[in-house]
Amino acid sequence: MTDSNSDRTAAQKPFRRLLLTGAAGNLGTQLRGAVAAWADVVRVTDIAPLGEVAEHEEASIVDLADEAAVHALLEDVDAVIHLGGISVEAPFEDLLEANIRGLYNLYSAAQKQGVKRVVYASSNHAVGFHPVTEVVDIDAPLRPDSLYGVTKCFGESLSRYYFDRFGLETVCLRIGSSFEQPKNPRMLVTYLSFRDFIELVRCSLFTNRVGHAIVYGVSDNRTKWVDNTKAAFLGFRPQDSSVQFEHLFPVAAPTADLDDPTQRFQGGAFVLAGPMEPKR
Ligand code: NAI
Ligand code: 15L
Repeated sequence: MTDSNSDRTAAQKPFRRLLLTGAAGNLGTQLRGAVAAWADVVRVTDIAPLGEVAEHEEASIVDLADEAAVHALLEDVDAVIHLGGISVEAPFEDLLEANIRGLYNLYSAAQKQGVKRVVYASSNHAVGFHPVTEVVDIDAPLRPDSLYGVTKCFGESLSRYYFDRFGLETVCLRIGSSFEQPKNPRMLVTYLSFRDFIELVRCSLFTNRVGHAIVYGVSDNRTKWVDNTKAAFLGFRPQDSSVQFEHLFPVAAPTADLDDPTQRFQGGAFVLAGPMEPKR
């Protein structure tokens, strides 16, 4: 629990009000149920329709690029789980609005409103140009594999600045592939189950004094390209593994074709995806 909430009584939920961005998306939908136990009020937001709104939820349709709307969104918020934004490679102009301007709006408003902590959905694509023959830890050099990955590096740097300058804490989650199940052989390595994702967010929200932290979001898969040893203080212990899905990709050769960039680098197909032309 963050310091600002440590005076809440045992009968109360740990947070008064949490903000969940990207609440209509793949991971936001998964988190909405779990977050209910963590806060009296969960402010859910997205640019897309949010579906049925529960009693403990406040729903708000907001474009993250809209500065005034984002500042209003952050009012009376204790902590933020930031999943909103473009989640794949896209034309630069689109990424600029959602992932760069949107993120700046969020941090600027969070700082102004005295928010104590943000859990930020970064991505494995911040380091996707590391080869699959390497195991990267949280101090590995940034090697974005796409403009999308570059926006995640921006998010990691912006959050670092807001911690060093203002003490606003962030845990950057370098999420692997969090879906119902892996969609290709690469995702057997990068798979993060929904249950492990929720636990990772819980650890990131409730561990005391995280400062500015980075952690990889992967389940306990048989093969790993990432090493969370230096993030052990977060207490994240994945319960699941992609082993149960290995039968889906029986031809997944143990040796990658290193002449194929999509197999040679950890980011897979993202390494060839961009830059993309704007849609006319
Ligand atoms: P998603 O694409 O399903 O959800 C993102 C949500 O953000 C969508 O509901 C979308 O409407 C919303 N959004 C997009 N632009 C917006 C804007 N300008 N203003 C407000 N909302 C906007 O993605 P998913 O899978 O739920 O991922 C959540 C976050 O985690 C994303 O930031 C993604 O980059 C990150 N991530 C996800 C991974 C995964 O495997 N699911 C892997 C690595 C990172
Ligand atoms: C991501 O960052 C994306 O948001 C998600 O859609 C997947 O493509 C994932 O990475 C991945 O690397 O599999």
